[in-house]
Amino acid sequence: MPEQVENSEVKSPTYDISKFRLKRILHNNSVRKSIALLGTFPDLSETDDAIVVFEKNAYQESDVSTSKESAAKPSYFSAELKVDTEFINNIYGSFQVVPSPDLCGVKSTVIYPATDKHVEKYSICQKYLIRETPDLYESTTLPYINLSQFSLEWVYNILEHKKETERIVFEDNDPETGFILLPDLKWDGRNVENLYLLGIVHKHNIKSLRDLNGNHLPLLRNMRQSAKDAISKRYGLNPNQLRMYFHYQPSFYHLHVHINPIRNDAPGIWCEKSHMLDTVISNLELLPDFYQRATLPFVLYEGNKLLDLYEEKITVRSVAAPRSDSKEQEKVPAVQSAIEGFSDGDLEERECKRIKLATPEPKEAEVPAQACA
Ligand code: M7G
Repeated sequence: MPEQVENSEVKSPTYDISKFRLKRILHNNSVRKSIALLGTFPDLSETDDAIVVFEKNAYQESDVSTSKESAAKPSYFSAELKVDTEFINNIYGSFQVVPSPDLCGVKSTVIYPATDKHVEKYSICQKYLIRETPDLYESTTLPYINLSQFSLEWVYNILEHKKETERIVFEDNDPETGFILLPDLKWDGRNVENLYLLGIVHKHNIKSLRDLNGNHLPLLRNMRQSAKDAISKRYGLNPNQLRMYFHYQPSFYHLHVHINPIRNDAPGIWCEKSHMLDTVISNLELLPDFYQRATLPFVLYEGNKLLDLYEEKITVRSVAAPRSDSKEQEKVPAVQSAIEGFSDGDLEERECKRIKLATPEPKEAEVPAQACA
């Protein structure tokens, strides 16, 4: 457990969420029941952008309890339930119900002031898969990361016990193998069903998976074991029901592991973004410089400047016509992939399918040899 430190948590924000003025909707995800909004807090500034993300909370089993023992807790099935009948047809009934205000909480995240990079991150747009060779990492991704990345201030605040101190679930303060385990910003903190924790390493200068080598195995093994033990102790979760993984590319370039229960489809668990901690450890056990030698795929969003830098080196947006020996086929011009706007989160899955279909193997001549490996 963390040592007692002075609590410097700021409980009241400088802004009043109710005074938010909407400029535009960045993303409306009907599957996740979340919406990301761009706007301002005019009371504070007409020009500084703010992002507000609302996400409806998952149900807790106690929310639907009808037992007398849990009568003290709010439940849907109480006199406070307002029921609006839509229709009743034979044995089927359809209603809109409004439960007690205690059950209507909405998890809200505010980023203020938000940068263009935050706006880009929360906007829904076309995505592309990049196969990043070690050469492409050195020549294109790394210089971009060094110049343009989100501030790590919030990470250092946690590691230095300046913020979120009360939220720390476990800490090992060894400078080489230690880490802090605490709830991710995305977790509503109410429901273990959708538990989402982060393990942030104390060691600096491990930007991402790419920097990991065999020397980091003690750190990774310690995170795996100690986080599982701490979660089992605090939340009663079976360690074999936990998903522990890294994102590549991450948004924040200070190594951290994401942890959530495998039965919950947490945001960002897609195969094109996640690398299981177990697999990473195994790869490094087999080959200590695996991540310096591997081609690592990752996703880039339309609007990200790194995408333009990649476009200068390899073909990303425009896709070549299918290869064929026939002369007739060779004349077919490259087709421009459609860039469409999306307003509905349902489309995320469809969009992934479209990317798979719209991104055939690039011609060998168009990419460095290793890029197609
Ligand atoms: P990532 O893989 O770098 O980026 O993960 P992405 O998953 O957002 O693409 C960073 C993780 O840190 C995310 O899961 C965020 O929700 C979480 N996070 C971000 N911020 C700014 C904070 C914060 O201030 N506190 C906590 N506890 N988590 C944060």
